[in-house]
Amino acid sequence: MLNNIAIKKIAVAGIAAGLLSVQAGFAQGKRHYLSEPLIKSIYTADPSAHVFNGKIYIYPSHDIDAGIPENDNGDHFAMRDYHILSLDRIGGPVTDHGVALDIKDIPWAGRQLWAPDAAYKNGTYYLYFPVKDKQDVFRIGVATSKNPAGPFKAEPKPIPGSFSIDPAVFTDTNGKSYMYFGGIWGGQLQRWATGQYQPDGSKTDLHQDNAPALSCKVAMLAPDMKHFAGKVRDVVIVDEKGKPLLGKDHDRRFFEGSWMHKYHGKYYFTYSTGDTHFLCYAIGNNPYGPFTYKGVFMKPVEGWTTHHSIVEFKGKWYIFYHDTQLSGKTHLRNVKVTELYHNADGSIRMIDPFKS
Ligand code: FUB
Repeated sequence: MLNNIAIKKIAVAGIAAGLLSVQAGFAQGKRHYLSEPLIKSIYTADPSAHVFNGKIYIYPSHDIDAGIPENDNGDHFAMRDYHILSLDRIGGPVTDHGVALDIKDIPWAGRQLWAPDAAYKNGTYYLYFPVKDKQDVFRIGVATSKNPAGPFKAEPKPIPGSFSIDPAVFTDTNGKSYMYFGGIWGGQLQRWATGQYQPDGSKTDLHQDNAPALSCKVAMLAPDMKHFAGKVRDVVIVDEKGKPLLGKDHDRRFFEGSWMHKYHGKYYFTYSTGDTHFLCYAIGNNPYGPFTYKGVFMKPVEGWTTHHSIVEFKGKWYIFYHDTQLSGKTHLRNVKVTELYHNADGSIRMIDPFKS
């Protein structure tokens, strides 16, 4: 997410360039969206998809235009509630289950409900969400329900030891669950670089070109799914020589929007590179990594942010993602889905969000 004027200029230029190229493409009759918005009645983003009870449930952000001008901290992403979507089959009708959790019902919340995720264990569904607390520090909360579509009831306090944004919960085949989380720049991850919160610390990851890039975080969840069971660890992404990616490596380093899926016994850590707008993947042998960088698997979508989830459904793999097709505005996004393919060698086939 954007965080300072310089970055905003880059972002605006990027958005402008992206939109211009899309428009130019349309003008020449060459470019078309690969897939259509899943729902048009509300704006939705950051889709975390799961299969529960034989259906697909999508846990997205609910984008609104709160009338807040775009500024250094991403204040215009001022979401106030969550709506959960479901569908019985890919291509079938999408149900909007209405408000599942409202910010007014989260006792510790200040503002900005960003990208959520969900998990299931022993008859209970867990909704994990990042929101700024009353001191304007992003924390991660949890809410529970007996129904995958909610409504959810929030715990009175954030998950102890949690910080930053974009929780993604992965449950391994042995039943153990892990939360991946973090996002740099507006997601505040850089403020925790020392292990303590530094409100006046570096505003971005810039100017640390030759240091290892800031890492996404991972923690095992306790059996109650409401606490971290172990320490918070770095999700280290290494290059083909085993060296951690560097801060200057904006085309490959982690920015936000992580996800984990397991395929043929390997752990695929996928994420957004933020300011360079790629979705990349890195493969490891266990949920903690390290993960070896393997490449880009999705080219930039229309809009500044790019955020996804990957899920297997009825023998096929799908990626849920968003763009700004409906509004043309950075903060009013729409979720989409398309099929994702693993090649025979374990690599992921490149996805172009536009087709020629
Ligand atoms: O929706 C708000 C933020 O935008 C998310 O937390 C990021 O991943 C980006 O998509």
